Amino acid sequence: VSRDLRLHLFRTMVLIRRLELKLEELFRDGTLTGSFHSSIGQEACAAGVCAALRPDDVVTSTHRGHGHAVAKGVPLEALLGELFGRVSGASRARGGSMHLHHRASGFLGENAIVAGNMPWAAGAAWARRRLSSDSIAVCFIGDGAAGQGLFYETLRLAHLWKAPCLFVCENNGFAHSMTVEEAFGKPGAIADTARALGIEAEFVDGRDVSKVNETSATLIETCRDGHPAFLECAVFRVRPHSLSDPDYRYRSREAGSEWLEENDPIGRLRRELGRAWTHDLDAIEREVNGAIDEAVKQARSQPRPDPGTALDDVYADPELSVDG
Ligand SMILES: Cc1ncc(C[n+]2csc(CCOP(=O)(O)OP(=O)(O)O)c2C)c(N)n1
Repeated sequence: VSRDLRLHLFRTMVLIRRLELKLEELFRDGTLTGSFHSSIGQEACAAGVCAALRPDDVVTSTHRGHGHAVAKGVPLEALLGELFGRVSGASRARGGSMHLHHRASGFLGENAIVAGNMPWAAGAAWARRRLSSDSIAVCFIGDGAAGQGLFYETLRLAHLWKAPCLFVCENNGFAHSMTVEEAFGKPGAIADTARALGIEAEFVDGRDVSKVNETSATLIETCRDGHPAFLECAVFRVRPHSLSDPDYRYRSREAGSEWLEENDPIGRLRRELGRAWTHDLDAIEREVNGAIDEAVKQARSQPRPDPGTALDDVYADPELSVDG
């Protein structure tokens, strides 16, 4: 892994972490309303996979998708504008936290229906194949998606129709309060299921950003050769399911913070790189903090959309091409 790639992986993870921390602050003080699903602890998965993609590849995501959006290159201004409900938002204030879309970055969007983004991604991948493009689609899902009928239908059809789609399952231990062990068994069991459906599948330690990057790069080659592939990443849901989730009812109050203290993917990369990198990594952290503060300021300064435009952009323009 080159020096530039390591710095890029570090920066993406720090950007996701700092963004999620800033959002927590803004929701807690009432500046932002509604709820959000934090991806703290899962940064290595978004960063590692997206760093192996090309700009013309596309990504779909879930209700827990800020990290995927940032890693695919959605500008902070568009993301924060959306959360602040401003005209500068990625979905022009129609989407919010769970419905970010940014076609210019190849971010086809989040979907709050568990597994609902799977046919989106497989369809986008299949369209690419039909148009003889070697770009691919990536579909981020949680472990809960494997409990949905869509999971099996989509994987089977993607296999039969050779859709160049990489499905990335972030196994964070829980589907809300249901533990993965109870629903599916040991980590790796979901990758086994995909394999049983005929799909090349790997299972990796989602705390190790270099490993995630390396493994996804190999699977992406499989996709570019015209097949679907599947990656299960073992991560952990550090925060409650959402801001309003009483998680102490089904796990200890300290479960998340204890895990983070011992397993933090950002801390792991820092330790792995060693003291010689400290200066560069500290500079990245400062730059990222500045970029987030600047984007928050910019979002606050933007106007809210005119209520009269509420129905604009509700229906897709049939003239859109797969890349447009
Ligand atoms: C089809 C459907 N069923 C139920 C829900 C309610 N729901 C929202 S998130 C969630 C848990 C999802 O767990 P997982 O897929 O593992 O993702 P995670 O939240 O752990 O990232 C549930 C049950 C939903 N949004 N969609």
